[in-house]
Amino acid sequence: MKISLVFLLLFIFIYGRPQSPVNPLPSAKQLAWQSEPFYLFMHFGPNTFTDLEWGKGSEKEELFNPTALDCRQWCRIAKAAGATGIVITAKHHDGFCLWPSTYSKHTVAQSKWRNGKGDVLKELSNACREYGLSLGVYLSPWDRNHPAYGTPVYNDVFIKMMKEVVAHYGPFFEFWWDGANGEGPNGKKQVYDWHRFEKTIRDIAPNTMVFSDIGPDMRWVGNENGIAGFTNWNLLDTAGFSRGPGAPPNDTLNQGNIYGKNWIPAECDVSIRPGWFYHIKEDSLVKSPEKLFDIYLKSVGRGANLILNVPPDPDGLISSFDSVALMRFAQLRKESFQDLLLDKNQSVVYLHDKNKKEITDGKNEVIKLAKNYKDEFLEIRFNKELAINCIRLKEALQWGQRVKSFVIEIYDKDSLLYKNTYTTIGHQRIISFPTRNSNRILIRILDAKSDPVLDGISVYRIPEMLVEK
Ligand code: FUL
Repeated sequence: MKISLVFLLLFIFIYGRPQSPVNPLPSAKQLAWQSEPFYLFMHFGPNTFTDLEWGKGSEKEELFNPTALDCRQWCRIAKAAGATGIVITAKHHDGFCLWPSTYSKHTVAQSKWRNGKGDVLKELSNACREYGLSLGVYLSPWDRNHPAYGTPVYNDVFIKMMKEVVAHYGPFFEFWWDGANGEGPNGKKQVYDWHRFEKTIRDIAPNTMVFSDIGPDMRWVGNENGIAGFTNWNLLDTAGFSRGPGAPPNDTLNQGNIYGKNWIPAECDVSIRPGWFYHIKEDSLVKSPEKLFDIYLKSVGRGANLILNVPPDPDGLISSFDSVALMRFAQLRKESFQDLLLDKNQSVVYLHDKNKKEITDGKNEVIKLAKNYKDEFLEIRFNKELAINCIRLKEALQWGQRVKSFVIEIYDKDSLLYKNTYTTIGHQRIISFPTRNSNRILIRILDAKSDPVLDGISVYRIPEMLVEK
């Protein structure tokens, strides 16, 4: 026997059968980004002071004057909310730059704020570092102020701005390109040089995840309500599509393409308020903690990332209406996601192979099913009946997204109390159902692209009012 064969057999004996990947696969950068699926968005700029959502670009710079601005307060709140980063509108469609850009005359440097010496990006990048948060920027290509907008020169300006923010405030975990493309001050629309934009960002920030409607690294989810498709593939076909009006239909962005050629996972963007920017009249309309939890189930719980917008107010602070809702939302997640399987005296997970033999105790570990997975099933047994209403499954995405559908059956002894069929799993799938007293759960993969590889199972009892409707 050849020595390499001996090693292979030894490897299989120790680590189990190696799984063959199902393409396309995520990059290491995408896997890392998907493993921290909740962070904040902050829309901040002249609109915060004018009560607009889309500034005209003609606003006077002196309007921008957040006298009590404190990025450490933003970070404290983000951290306490369980978010892992903040993405800020460094430049929104009105063109105002939250940093003193060399390439614009419509920036914090021309404002009254701190006598033109303030720099929001600098302050935020320092605060993020202090609090262990990742920083991302939104840089709108649409610019309603820049005199060069609508001419080829503006593409150079945009590239210079990208380089400037990366050099001074990077590295960024995420870079946001909005798809909006309207008229500039001279009434002309810009023809964006996406090819150069993409090449530039790849050269200067290869580890940054780049967002746009169609990627390259993650995609828009097709709505601004924070809701991913019930079926959600991390795959997307982009050939023949472009950003903005030329993007794939919203329901394609929402669900992905089952056999898509590229790994481009979805990011769900939603605001804690009706608008993206702060408006005092919306203080009473901040989403409730329960609503935020529901959004979490429909985004993160469907395998997508959630970017939740929490806009600072004209003082430069996050208002207590928003922070109170965020704290309670964090508490609801903490209370809810207490894994009942972690108590080894209470439960055991079995993988029944084709002989229906109990072969493994598989809690929170990689569970490889066989090619003939249809003959296998997972069983969770509780020593005594437990009230349960929520299950989380994860797929080990480094082998590709495989599962097309699965069924969950909840039993008490031999009586079937609940049964439902679901589609994709992806990074994670959180399902919830009316509470049942159960001593046994069966999970069967009904259809998959190849032998499924799960990355842990959790079972929870969440407050009844939080069960997904
Ligand atoms: C949209 C923008 O037009 C909104 O103002 C907001 O920034 C949202 C996140 O993206 O395309």
